[in-house]
Amino acid sequence: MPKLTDDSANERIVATLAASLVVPVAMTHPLAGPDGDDEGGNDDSGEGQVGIATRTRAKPKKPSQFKVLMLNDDYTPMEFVVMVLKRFFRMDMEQATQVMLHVHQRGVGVCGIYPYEIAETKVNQVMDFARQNQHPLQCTLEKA
Ligand code: TYC
Repeated sequence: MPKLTDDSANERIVATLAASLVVPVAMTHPLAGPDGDDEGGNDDSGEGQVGIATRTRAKPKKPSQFKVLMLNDDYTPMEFVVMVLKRFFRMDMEQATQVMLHVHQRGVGVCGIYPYEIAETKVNQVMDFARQNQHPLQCTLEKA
């Protein structure tokens, strides 16, 4: 069983989550009244200060979600698409067959919905695997 996310993908996910916790003061100004905020003492005067002022976001934004879409084509074997759906999207035989047939008949279908970094990793894994096997299978992202 292959690992679904490698260590560098996990590091990028952690970096993204950490970044979302710190926001420039200017962006949050409506909430940043004199100590009505979450960490206090950030008075916006900037006297003698250099750099970007930041404070901790009171309510961390949950990472936005992305659909991973599979596209139909005339050449990729149905069995290969089923294998991809089982391998990278953890579907069982029945679910993978259903999704593959949906894509075959309708042109596009949803493989799963994930935070951006994970969705992007899955698209890359599918595209690499298809290329290695010389199939034109295409996979893409769409904001959920
Ligand atoms: N249309 C392909 C065929 O007839 C099967 C297929 C299904 C290809 C889904 C891609 O995403 C796909 N062999």
